[in-house]
Amino acid sequence: IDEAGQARFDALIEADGRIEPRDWMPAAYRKTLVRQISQHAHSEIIGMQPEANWITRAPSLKRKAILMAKVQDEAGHGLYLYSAAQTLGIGREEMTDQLIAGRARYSSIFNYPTPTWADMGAIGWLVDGAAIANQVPLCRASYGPYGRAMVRICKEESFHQRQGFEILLELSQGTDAQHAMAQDAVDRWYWPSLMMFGPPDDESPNSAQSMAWNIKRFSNDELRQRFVGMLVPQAEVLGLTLPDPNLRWNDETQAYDMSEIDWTEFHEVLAGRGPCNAQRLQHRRQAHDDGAWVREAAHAYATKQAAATEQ
Ligand code: FAQ
Repeated sequence: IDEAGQARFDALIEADGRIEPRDWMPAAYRKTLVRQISQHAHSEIIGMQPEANWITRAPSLKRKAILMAKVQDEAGHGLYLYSAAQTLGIGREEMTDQLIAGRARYSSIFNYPTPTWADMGAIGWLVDGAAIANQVPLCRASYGPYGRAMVRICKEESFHQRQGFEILLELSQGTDAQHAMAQDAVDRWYWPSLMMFGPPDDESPNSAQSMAWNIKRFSNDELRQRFVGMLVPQAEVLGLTLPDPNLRWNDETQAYDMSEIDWTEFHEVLAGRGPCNAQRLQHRRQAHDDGAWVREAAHAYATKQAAATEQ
């Protein structure tokens, strides 16, 4: 153990400072960051699929252009995050191999299907909304490259959340059938979006250490509560109902009372048995295989360039 390095690291964390790639850091800190950042990157990449499902069927040219831009943003987020993880010493290929072999985690939320156009609204409003609630505090994460990547990502997520809200608002104020489609999408995405924040605090093995290292700033349950508090007034504006009959403000606890989350469903999805897990991985593998020629060409070009500069 590098005692001087450890002392400097401890002092930086204590002063709420930033750890940079060349600084000494404890192996467990590095490992936790690789775990969280790589699963976050994989989420962005797998997260392109549910919405990509509607690009060819968007109801207007304008909606199609917006949706394409949003899905491309998610690819960009994945790339910043893979780059941030690479500064910790793990290679892009290794992370990709872990993902396509089914050995890596990515967010549970992307294992649900998108059967209707209203799902594009519900994903933007609820999924991007949850992502913002979770990620704004990560802008202050102690690891520099991760925190800095989060700043730009959060700005883009805010636009995504607004566009989702606007899709739902238009549907909600449309015909009865459109209103019903918006409500159905909210009914299906509400609970899975609450699960995005992770297991309850007393079953979250990583939280305490991640908070001590200033990676996480709030616990899973704190962020979940904050998110529900954001949703309630917005649902009123939308004219849509959040599907929890027990949801109400509790003056005594100064928090929302809510029904118990179905943690069995969460664990099933994490174990690979969600509605779309197999399909998502299969699609990712296929895309990876189809892109092999691009990697080969890039490699051949890089080899040629290297040979040329050596001469
Ligand atoms: N899904 O001890 P904790 C987006 C795992 S947003 C799957 O509480 P931690 C934007 C967890 O990894 C989505 N696994 O863990 C977008 C751990 O397992 P491990 C991505 C989950 O790390 C929008 C175990 O359970 N956002 O992509 C989930 O302290 C629209 C125990 O949990 C992020 O990744 C889950 N929901 O807290 C894109 C944010 N929850 O690793 C496209 C960054 C927990 O020990 C379209 N990540 N697990 O094997 C985080 O903030 C944290 O990692 C948490 C989990 C809060 C997710």
